[in-house]
Amino acid sequence: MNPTPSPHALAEGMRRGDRTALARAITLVESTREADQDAAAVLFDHLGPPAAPSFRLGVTGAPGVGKSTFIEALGLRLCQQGRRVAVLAIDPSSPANGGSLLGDKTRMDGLSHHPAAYVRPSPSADLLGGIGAATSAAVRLCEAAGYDFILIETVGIGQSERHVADIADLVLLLVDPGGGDGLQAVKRGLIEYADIIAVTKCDGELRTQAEHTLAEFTHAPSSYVSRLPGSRREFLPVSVHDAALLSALHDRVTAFEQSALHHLPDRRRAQVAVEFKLALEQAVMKWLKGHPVVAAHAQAFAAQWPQHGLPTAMVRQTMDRLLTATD
Ligand SMILES: Nc1nc2c(ncn2[C@@H]2O[C@H](COP(=O)(O)OP(=O)(O)OP(=O)(O)O)[C@@H](O)[C@H]2O)c(=O)[nH]1
Ligand SMILES: [Mg+2]
Repeated sequence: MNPTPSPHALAEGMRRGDRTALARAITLVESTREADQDAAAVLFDHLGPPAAPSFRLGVTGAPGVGKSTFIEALGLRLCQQGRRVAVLAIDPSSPANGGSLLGDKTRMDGLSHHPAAYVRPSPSADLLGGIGAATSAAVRLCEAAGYDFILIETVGIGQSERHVADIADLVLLLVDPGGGDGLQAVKRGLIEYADIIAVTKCDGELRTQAEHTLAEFTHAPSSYVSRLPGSRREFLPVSVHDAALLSALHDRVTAFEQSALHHLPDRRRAQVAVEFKLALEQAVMKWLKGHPVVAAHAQAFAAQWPQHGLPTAMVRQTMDRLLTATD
């Protein structure tokens, strides 16, 4: 690949609607190299505040529940309405092979080729759960490039729901018609982070099952309250093969977007505060993992075998050493 253009050239390219410039800018913010991070910081200076605000929808759910297929369907509808749609599909990197679990299965062919859309499968680097500071920065880059509706697809594992709720304006949790993963989600408290919960694949042979699962949710004893003031968490059926169901869900998203408009500045400030904390966590973890004192103490703890207590005392010593180290 050609060397990355200067931050100034990237900013110019992004303003012109050049997707390659946007892709390269996102690669810069995802890079952990210091030189790239510096270039990304200069890029943001060149970009300045966004010309128009974007709405950010997080779509989460278990693998295979239908997130990408739904995003493709909703994204195309949004494009038809004149929106410019960006999709960041966070692909949990497999630690075993350094590659991705999902590979090219993004299932967004129509949207990827649409002139008003941009689809970006992003590796989630080494953060379990997938959403990191880079995701939040990538969202801001898409906004700066003129995309006014940004979808973030993330697999519902680990901490991703919590983080996607931190960086999105609205979180849609998709649940399998079989209901198993939905009930798991309730148990694990994941549902707390969702504003709308939709049971997918409500069509054909799966329709009855999907309706049954939806009823279970709707009649669940606790009253789920959405984080948007004055609105309740909603439960809906959806199918990409059913225009009426798709329309109904699309309408709910639009209604949420309208009602969220006047909270947007506060939310944006909270979102960049989260981005800062995530970046700090990543930097601190990187520093700790590479620190010789940490490695030495971990080895010393392991060497106590077979007489192991809790690592707490050793960790305290490690912290003391790190905090008093003068070099
Ligand atoms: N019948 C039916 N099948 C669907 C629907 N939506 C998705 N599917 C199918 O479900 C399977 C998984 O869809 P994906 O969109 O790739 O699911 P995903 O949640 O993005 O999966 P990962 O990205 O792997 O986590 C595919 O075979 C889709 O064709 C739907 O509304 N109805
Ligand atoms: Mg997918």
